Amino acid sequence: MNYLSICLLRCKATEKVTYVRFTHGDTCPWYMQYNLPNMPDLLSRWKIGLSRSSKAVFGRLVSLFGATEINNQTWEEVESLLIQADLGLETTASVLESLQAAVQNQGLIHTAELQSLLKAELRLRLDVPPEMDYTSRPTIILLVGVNGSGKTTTAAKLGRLFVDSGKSVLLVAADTFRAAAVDQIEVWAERLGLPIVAGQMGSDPGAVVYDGIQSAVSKGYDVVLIDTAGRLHTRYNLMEELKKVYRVAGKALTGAPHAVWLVLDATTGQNALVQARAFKEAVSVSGVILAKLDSSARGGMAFAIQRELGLPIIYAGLGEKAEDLTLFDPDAFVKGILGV
Ligand SMILES: Nc1nc2c(ncn2[C@@H]2O[C@H](COP(=O)(O)OP(=O)(O)O)[C@@H](O)[C@H]2O)c(=O)[nH]1
Ligand SMILES: [Mg+2]
Repeated sequence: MNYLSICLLRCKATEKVTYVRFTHGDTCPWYMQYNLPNMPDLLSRWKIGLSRSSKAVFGRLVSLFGATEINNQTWEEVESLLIQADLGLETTASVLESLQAAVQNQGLIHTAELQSLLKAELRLRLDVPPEMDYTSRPTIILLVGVNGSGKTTTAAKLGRLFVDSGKSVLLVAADTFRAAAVDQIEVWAERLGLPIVAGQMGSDPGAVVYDGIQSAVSKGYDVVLIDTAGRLHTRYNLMEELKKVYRVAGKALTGAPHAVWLVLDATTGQNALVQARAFKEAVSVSGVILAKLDSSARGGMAFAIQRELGLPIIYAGLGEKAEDLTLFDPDAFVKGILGV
């Protein structure tokens, strides 16, 4: 039984609980997010969020699986659709190989039989997000990524999730390049009632991070979310500065940052992989947050992220509102992109 199903069973069983605790001592962000959700609500949320992906390519795959017999053309079409869906060449080849082997071993003839096989093969290639260790108090989380990928919005959404699960959160606005960037996160902080440490525009982001962490240590916050300036992964100086921010966090608190989450814009498809490699090398990224899945027809990149980068996808952004961030749920994701 995975993380999600434990939570949902408990929520259904007990009408008005305020939160659900798991044996490992963490609270369940799903419950908080949906306010006593039930399974259909949650699945339809993923389905709606992923409707662009399902309509664009994956849906065409499903409609390909009709009553006809499997032949060479079927395989060509499946291959071309998987590539168009941004699964990446490696993942496409491995899915295709497994499907063909299963068809042969099980003696399948009709394309209709491919749908459930494909669903299972896709699901196999995605992991449930690993449990995050929040034992360090504060737990420092650094959000990195290119400009416009969704870092600031995600910082706010995460703040809301953590607070709802009973943790105290401090936001640190270390994007000091643009005044508008500090304003943006301050607006979120006010809206969500979250405390914030922000630097002046043009000030040293490292210094802001140092102050923020010190303040969180002295005030006893549970989680510090550090929003950083977007940078092109190809710009040497900016990447060096990000490394400095990373090192400064470690100086302010031994062991920090405890997590580095790369926020990727799901609409950028395979280009996001190139970015991810560069960030992974610079600041040992520990996981990915896939933002804007709702605006993307390229949900297939999730598979390439796992296979080619070996990074877990931890959260998914399914909209612009504070509540539109959910733990990555591979089952709901696969059903959502296939539109089934
Ligand atoms: N549809 C959608 N829009 C998002 C999502 N996350 C962020 N955005 C939008 O993407 C734009 C850039 O986000 P921002 O957080 O400022 O990116 P940053 O430059 O990385 O900090 C904003 O207009 C956000 O509202 C998401 O999950 N879905
Ligand atoms: Mg920003």
